Amino acid sequence: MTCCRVCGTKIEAFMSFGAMPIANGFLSPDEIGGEYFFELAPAFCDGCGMFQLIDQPAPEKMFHENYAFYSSTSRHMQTHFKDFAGMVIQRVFAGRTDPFVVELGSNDGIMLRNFKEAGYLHLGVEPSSNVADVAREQGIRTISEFFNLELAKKIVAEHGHADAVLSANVMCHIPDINGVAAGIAYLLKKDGVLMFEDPYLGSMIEKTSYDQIYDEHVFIFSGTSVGAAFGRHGLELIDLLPQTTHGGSMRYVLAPKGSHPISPNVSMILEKERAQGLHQPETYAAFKANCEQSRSDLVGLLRSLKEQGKRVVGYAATSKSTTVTNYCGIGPDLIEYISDTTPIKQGKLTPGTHIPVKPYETFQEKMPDYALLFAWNHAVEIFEKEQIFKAKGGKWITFVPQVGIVE
Ligand code: JHZ
Ligand code: SAH
Ligand code: ZN
Repeated sequence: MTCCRVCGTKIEAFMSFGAMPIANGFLSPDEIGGEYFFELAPAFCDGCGMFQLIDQPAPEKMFHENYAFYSSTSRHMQTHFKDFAGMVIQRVFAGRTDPFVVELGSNDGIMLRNFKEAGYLHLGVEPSSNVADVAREQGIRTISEFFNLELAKKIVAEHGHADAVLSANVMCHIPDINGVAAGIAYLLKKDGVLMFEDPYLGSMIEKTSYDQIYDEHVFIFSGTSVGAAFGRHGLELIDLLPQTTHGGSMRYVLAPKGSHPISPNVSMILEKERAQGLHQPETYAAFKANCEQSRSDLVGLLRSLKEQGKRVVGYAATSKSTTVTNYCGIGPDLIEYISDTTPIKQGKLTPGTHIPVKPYETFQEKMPDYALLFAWNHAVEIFEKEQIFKAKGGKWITFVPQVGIVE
């Protein structure tokens, strides 16, 4: 029997995406045969509303000294985190002396860089030491450890309590959410603020963006489930701020109960979630059917292009693409290569499906007829950058919210 990671209620998978490798487990040809697989199967908890994976590989299998995702690869995300930091400085730091900010999963320093440059006391907690090194080289104070209650106690002993605890695309990665919430409640000052953002369940259901489901994302949050999970540890939602990043995210603002006024956004969004049916099993049955439709549409399109002798490549070897290629059974027979700007991924093969990952220059030199946009969440930035591809007659394929050729 599997139990909800938050409240202990019995949970069961409503579908399975099958055997999956580590989403960022890019491998070299001599590593074929030694890949780790687990069953990627999501469930919804009726007790507390938390959407979660039945099984997740151990954190150390995903986050280590060779972690393949470097946050600063997107220009747009750099601007986004500059704005996020600006909001914290304005909304939380105003009127405080020497405010102290802690960021969980600070990666290469994409957000903390802004606090460092403005001269604020800061600390990054980043277990993947290769990406943490990039931040440290820029003078951003970072420790390479997994955040939990024990580490929170160490941080407080050394640096004192925090005015703000932040994270982006990290909270939904940590399986022991009760340990993390207890750690944050301990770390924060009595009037401190917790702000974090992650891909939003409401957007994933609306767009059938099932590729948000992969090993790292052990949870897909909603306002309802976050309110319940952190409420167990004395923290309450004081604001909910929808974001357009990563295909639809939510920024959750929480604080010790009773310490801050509550924005009307909170009840408004919680009501919207009920109206969308995020608490109902039928919603997940429909999502499953939509995933199956998306898979057959995408495979059908790629096969027909192949039959017409067209050259199709993938654009951006994202974590999300591991779910798409493995669930749909898309290998080098249908996609010649995937181009990606991250050096650590180049020259490797995609996890499970073994499509070669090539440097971005390969895409520029040998432009294909069609490019399957795996980084659909960065479409605005990428379309702007790739005007030559379009001008040469190249076409984009997308699969969110529907499979099709972008006109
Ligand atoms: P991108 C990762 O997801 C993993 P991924 C993680 N679990 C998460 O939640 C989010 O990030 C935050 C390439 N690229 O951002 C670079 C280009 O090649 O959608 C990267 O390899 N050209 C923490 O991996 C990849 O895309 C470009 O122009 O799904 C990043 O993909 C751009 C913009 C990106 O995240
Ligand atoms: N905030 C960045 C990075 C997201 S990548 C952004 O939005 O782009 C997710 C990061 O969380 C990884 O770098 C990973 O090493 C880190 N992480 C995973 N588990 C963690 C934990 N328990 N505590 C702190 N960071 C963690
Ligand atoms: Zn639960």
